[in-house]
Order: sequence, then C-alpha cells, then structure tokens
Amino acid sequence: MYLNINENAIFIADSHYNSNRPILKETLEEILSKKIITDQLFLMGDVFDFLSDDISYFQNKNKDVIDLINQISHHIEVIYLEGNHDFNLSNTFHNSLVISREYQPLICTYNNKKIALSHGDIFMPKAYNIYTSFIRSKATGKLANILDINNIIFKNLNNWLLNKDICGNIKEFEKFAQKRINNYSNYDIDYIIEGHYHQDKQYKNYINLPSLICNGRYFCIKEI
Ligand SMILES: [Mn+2]
Repeated sequence: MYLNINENAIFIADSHYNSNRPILKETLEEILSKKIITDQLFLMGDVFDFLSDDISYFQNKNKDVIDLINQISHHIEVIYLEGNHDFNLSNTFHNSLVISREYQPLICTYNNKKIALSHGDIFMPKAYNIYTSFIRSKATGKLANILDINNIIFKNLNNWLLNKDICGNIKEFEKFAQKRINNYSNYDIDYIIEGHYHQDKQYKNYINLPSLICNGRYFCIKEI
C-alpha cells in the first residue's frame, strides 16, 4: 500500500542543474556505472534549475541528463518528486514514478516507520499557491513556447538562474522546523523529509535535506 524505502536508498535534492553546476551529471554517472551502489533513487525536486515537459528550450538544454535518468530508471527504481523548478515531468521521465506537488507529501515506509516525503513547497501561503498553479499549468507552458521567439524569454530566464545565489542558512532553524512539523499534524507519520530549503539539518523528526550544490552531498536513508 505504501511505497517502501529500501535500505540503500539515496536522495538527491536541489542540485539545480545547469551548465554552471555539473555535479548532478557526475553523480548520476556514478550511479549508472555502479560506483555509487543503490537500487532506489529519490530525486527530491529542483534537481534541474528549470525543466518541464512543455518547454522545449530546456528539454534540449538538459537532454544528456534526462537521458541519464531514463537509463538509470531501467536498472533501479527512480522516484521523482517534482519541485518548483522542475514540474510536469511525467512524459520526460516515463519510466520513473513522478509525483507532482498535489500528491505530496508522499507517505512511505522504512523499518516500520512512516516517512512523509515532499520537495518542501507544500503548505504555503495562498499567493504562492496561485503563482505556482499558474506557472505549472499546461496552457502557460504552451503559450510561453509560442511567445519564445528566438528563445529570448528562456535564454533570459536561463541567464538569471545561472547567476542566482541559491545557498543560505535559515537563522532560526529550530523555529522554522517546528513550523514545518506543525503543518503535518494531520498525518500519522514518524519522520518528515523535505528539500527546497537547502539546510542539511535535522530538528526532532524533521529532516531538511542537503542540497547537492550547497552542501556538496546527497542523503542516504541509513542516516535516519
Ligand atoms: Mn525548491
């Protein structure tokens, strides 16, 4: 009934892949060549700096890494939780289990414990929900594709993302984590695992994942 997390599962979060940040590609190559041994890979969102089924500019730009993930998904189980930079991906990753924001948190089991997984941008203020539904709508993507003559829109978006500083510490992490925990009070769970905030920290049963870029590592379920 619930998806079970395997003993050797690894979690890659917030690698914000682009031409300035190649570490995702290197890590995936190590998984494919079995230098990193795992039979279950969780991609926790914002794995790409931008990617969507509908935007061909970023499909072309990221083709190598998309192919790598699809190759890996023929050998091991790949679960892709969409983030706020990478969404509408079920056609791109046709052999992975793609979980969109509306189906997060994904409740899994691990050693008789229940674990809630999400990218981390759920339980947000109303304005964010409106904004995120707008950018994720298929119609917006299609319209942007039509308006993007000579890729002017997406080249600018790409340049802005390339130079964006994505790493920072949340000052009062414990307070922040307690708020995140409170959001899950209706769920019968033992642990919460989220990405999005790039903190690589735990408070009580709340784990905020390392960002592959900011913290230079991925997370292994054994760390629980
Ligand atoms: Mn995010």
